[in-house]
Amino acid sequence: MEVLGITSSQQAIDLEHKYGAHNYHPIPVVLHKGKGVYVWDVEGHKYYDFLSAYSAVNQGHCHPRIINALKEQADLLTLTSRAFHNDVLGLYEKYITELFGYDKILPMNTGVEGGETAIKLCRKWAYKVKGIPENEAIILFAKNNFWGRTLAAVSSSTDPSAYDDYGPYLPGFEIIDYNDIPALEKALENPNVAGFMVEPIQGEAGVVVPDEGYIKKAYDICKSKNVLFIADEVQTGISRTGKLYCCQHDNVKPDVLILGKALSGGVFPVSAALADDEIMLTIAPGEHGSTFGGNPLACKVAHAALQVAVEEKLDEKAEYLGKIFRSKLQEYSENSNVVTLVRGKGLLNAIVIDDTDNPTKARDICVQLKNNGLLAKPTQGNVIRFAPPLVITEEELLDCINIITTTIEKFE
Ligand code: IF1
Repeated sequence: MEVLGITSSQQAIDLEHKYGAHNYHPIPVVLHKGKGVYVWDVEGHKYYDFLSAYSAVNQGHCHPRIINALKEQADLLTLTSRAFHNDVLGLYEKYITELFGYDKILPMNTGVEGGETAIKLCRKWAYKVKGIPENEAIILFAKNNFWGRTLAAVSSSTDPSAYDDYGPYLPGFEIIDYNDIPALEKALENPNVAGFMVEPIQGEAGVVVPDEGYIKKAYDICKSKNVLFIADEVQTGISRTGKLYCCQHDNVKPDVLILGKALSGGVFPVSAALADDEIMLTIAPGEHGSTFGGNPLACKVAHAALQVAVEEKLDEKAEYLGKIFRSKLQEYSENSNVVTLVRGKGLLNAIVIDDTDNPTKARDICVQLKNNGLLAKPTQGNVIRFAPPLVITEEELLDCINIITTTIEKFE
């Protein structure tokens, strides 16, 4: 039976409920169109998007330059597999490695594949360069990390909802407290530690910003112990925190840099692991890859998405507008019984809600924000993340701050 178009939000929700896995519990809104900072639902209601698909739409929904790149390449050549060369990959690889300052890129598709690639590079480097005994390499992760949903990712997770009933788990991973230099120093007493993979700001943990200088100290300690510092910038990368990538706030160039999400502007699954030759060339032909990794369509889209971020100075915008956002929300929190904390960097921010009187308060606030024209989603129960596309104007941001504060006032 041909399924006609969707004519109501409820119809779409019902179809998803009946025919789709129940692995999500979305805010009840059904989106039909996106442009810049705005999205529209099936009934035509307009919203500010303050999630940006978890920082994948930094360049704004359907950015014309990125969409045109997609359309042009789609009519030419979409996929060759890596069994053959194509005339797009090398130009993209040159552009992105020069932009980020690395010898080479290993192109993948989803953020978690970028993380898996980084871990495989780290293990190869451990055995072939550092000389750790075979199958003894240890990789450190921070408590409350989130880098995806594969079995390796959940094997490093400290969140039961991420790993419960998915065992047995991948060995060779150890957990240390985030933002804790002595914990890292102690873990690095083990000569078999090959790498430390960490988010410079923990996204899913609730936009947890470490102490000033933590990333630099962690990097320096890793270097002193010949351990790879691996930065997961899938969510914090591509101008989101006010720099091209977040470790730049600490003047740190990670040994392996993982990118995803906004690498394509939210138009196509594109991820990458960047590293210099000593690490990157430990993987020889046939030892890693992916059908779609580095496909011409993805490369054209990512090339355009990076040019947009650079040419529209999205890092400077995020830095400037983020300061306005945090100071206005901080001002509000000083007289609030609901907002207990405001934190973030650039346009990756969050508020912590006092939900002692109502455990669903953060979600209730997000439902009211939706009714008032702004889409956001709670994380960790009582944290609301605010991450609009970086193309938002100051006027639009002030309008959103007004929506947020007037909505929360109703919960005071
Ligand atoms: C979902 C969370 C965010 C990430 C970091 C790697 C990945 C992610 C720092 C993997 C992905 C996504 C996954 C998505 C929702 C979203 C998310 F809520 F799940 F935790 F952003 F915080 N590193 N994060 O944040 O990238 O494989 O997904 O492309 O699973 O619903 P991916």
